[in-house]
Amino acid sequence: MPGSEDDWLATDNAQGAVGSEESHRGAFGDYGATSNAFIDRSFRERIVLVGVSFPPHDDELIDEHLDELSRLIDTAGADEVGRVVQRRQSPDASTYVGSGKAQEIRELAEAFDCDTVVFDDELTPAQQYNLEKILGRTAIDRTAVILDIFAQNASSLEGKAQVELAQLKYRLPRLRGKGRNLSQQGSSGGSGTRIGTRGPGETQLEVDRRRLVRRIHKLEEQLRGIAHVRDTQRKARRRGLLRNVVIVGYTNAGKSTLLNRLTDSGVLVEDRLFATLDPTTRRLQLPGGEAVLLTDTVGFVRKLPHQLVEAFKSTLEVVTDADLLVHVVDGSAVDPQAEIEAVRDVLESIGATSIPELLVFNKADRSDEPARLAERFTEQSEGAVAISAVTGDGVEHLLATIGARLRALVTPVDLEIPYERGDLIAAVHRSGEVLSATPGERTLRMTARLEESEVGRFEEFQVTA
Ligand SMILES: Nc1nc2c(ncn2[C@@H]2O[C@H](COP(=O)(O)OP(=O)(O)OP(=O)(O)O)[C@@H](O)[C@H]2O)c(=O)[nH]1
Ligand SMILES: [Mg+2]
Repeated sequence: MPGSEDDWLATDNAQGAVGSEESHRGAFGDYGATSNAFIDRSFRERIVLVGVSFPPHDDELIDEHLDELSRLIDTAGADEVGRVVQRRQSPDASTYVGSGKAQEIRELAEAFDCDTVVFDDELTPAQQYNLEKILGRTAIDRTAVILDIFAQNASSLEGKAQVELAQLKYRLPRLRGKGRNLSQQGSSGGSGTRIGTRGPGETQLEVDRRRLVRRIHKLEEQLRGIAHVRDTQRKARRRGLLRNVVIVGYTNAGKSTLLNRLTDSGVLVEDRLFATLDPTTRRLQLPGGEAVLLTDTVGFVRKLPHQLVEAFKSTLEVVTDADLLVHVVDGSAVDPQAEIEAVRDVLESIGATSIPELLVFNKADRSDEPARLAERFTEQSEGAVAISAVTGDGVEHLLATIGARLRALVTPVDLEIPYERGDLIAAVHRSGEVLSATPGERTLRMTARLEESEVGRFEEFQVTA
């Protein structure tokens, strides 16, 4: 593995957090301290949320999104003290909400003594810069909040590197967004510049950018190294011929709880968002006797930052490599359908849409809704299951369904095996699933599902149906 641990943990704190104005307590932007985080956790920041509704206006939806943003902020270690919703035809190019509204938000922020204003959609670097000027405090977006939570929760070297990479990619264009401001500061020589790093005539902005780009390249290289190790391990597993069943789903749906319930893994389960960042794989024995590999993965969310999806590419390869996706849905959530769609959007963006998916509506102990949803989806598609990962209700049925779905993935072959090859007939029974067996004069005609790796063994007896 490339790099020492120290190497991994060393972060250039000067990135992005370049301002030294101490007029407010927020952690990011011109008003920020020198931390790498977007939200300061040395105290609980007071935050005003801003949502903008575009046509067709759906107030309930905006509220739902802001409720979720509020949970994200709470998970990141801050408190919502107020929220603003605005209707617009389209975003304002320079301030997102329009400068009049921004002025109102400033007054509200002052009334609430708020540290930071968080916007529910991604702001362009220019919008962010302009808003901070008008608001007189840190302005960040949902993406920054999610990046912050990931940064807090990352524990493995790979997870930390992936999150840092995503953060830097988010910061890079934002450095440029504040360019003029920065180059003026350049000659003052402050904010974290290492002695001797600035060439003649180079502005502070150029130095910062160069360091950031260098760090991005280094992280990418380190991640490639880890991905290579992971790839080798995966190939070894493939040789073990075990099928890969991968648990995916919205954050907090109960994915880790399910893995623990099925395999006694002791994976961290928490009522907070993005508790899991690193995949955990365990062997699972299905009731039919076959063993599979079951993997728990990072949760998805609406508007998951593309920087994160890119940075987690190698972690997410476990998803694109799956034989079956077990898509866990919190059936007791306000809008499970929207969460399913958000997950499917991410699956699409990583190229995993062709992998068979089994919908599992979880938290059936909380309400009847998961059972109702499972029924409704079963009518529409290939079947869905309702479970409670906490009580274990429905889990047996889930396992049987996983087994059946995996078997259905293998196309049956037709074989004619002479009776004197009783050893082979027994082998078909042992290593596959016999769908039918019809005695002929000298041969036994069988239709069976065989593991791909086994098909070759019986090739000379294969017939076309
Ligand atoms: N009532 C109830 N709560 C559940 C059930 N399954 C999970 N939970 C709770 O839901 C919360 C999230 O569970 P996790 O297993 O951590 O969810 P996750 O999908 O792994 O979440 P992330 O890793 O954060 O994406 C925890 O508080 C669990 O106790 C269930 O069947 N019933
Ligand atoms: Mg989890």
